[in-house]
Amino acid sequence: MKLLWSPKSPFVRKVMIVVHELGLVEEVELVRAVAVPRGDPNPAIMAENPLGKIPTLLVPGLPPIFDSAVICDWLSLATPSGEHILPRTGIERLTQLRWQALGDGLIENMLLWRIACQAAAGGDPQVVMSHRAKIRAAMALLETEAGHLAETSVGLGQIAIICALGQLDFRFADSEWRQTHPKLAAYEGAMSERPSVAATAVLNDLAADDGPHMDLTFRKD
Ligand SMILES: N[C@@H](CCC(=O)N[C@@H](CS)C(=O)NCC(=O)O)C(=O)O
Repeated sequence: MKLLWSPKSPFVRKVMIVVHELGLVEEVELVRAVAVPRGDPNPAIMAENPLGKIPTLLVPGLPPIFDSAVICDWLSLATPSGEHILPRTGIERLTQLRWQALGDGLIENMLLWRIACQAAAGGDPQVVMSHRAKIRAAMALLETEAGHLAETSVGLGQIAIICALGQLDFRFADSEWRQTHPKLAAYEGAMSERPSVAATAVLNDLAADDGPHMDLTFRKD
């Protein structure tokens, strides 16, 4: 299998954590692909995925697989012991899919905020306000669910949330979210020691891509 990949994409990281958890590292060839949300899309990605996004997984005999949720679902189904990543039925499945939606949605808000800031200096204040409010609300919900996250066997949902928190640290290094979300911070600290999570830490390998500063603080108002 080949994965159109970048070391700093949170959605790629989600797939990579699943790859590690399922013991598939040796089966997946990583192909560096630079996804560009503005301007001409990368033709190498477009040749496989008309949405121009990574991750995209190429498996011989199958059409290109996207997006990250579908890739993770497929990997867990295709691996005999994969059910723990995404349970097949019941409330366990709903729990993981809901947390995945929360983690992915958080990441989407951060990415869209960044795109808005790149388009206009500082971004449209209304758009920035909307993203900031949604990120703060999602983080508040995660703080209330930190105990449930910790008690539940690690699956796709917690993996998506860890990727969202990693993105928060990567793009909003001065947000100080740990101070206002202590239960979530403790959970994140424990999860960060998991080998699959430690092995996939986000890496900015293209310094020119540092981008705009975005102000997200979690001070108690
Ligand atoms: N819903 C998609 C989102 C993937 C995504 O937005 N990837 C970013 C990189 S982190 C990308 O490829 N952006 C390029 C673009 O939006 O054109 C998934 O879960 O895979």
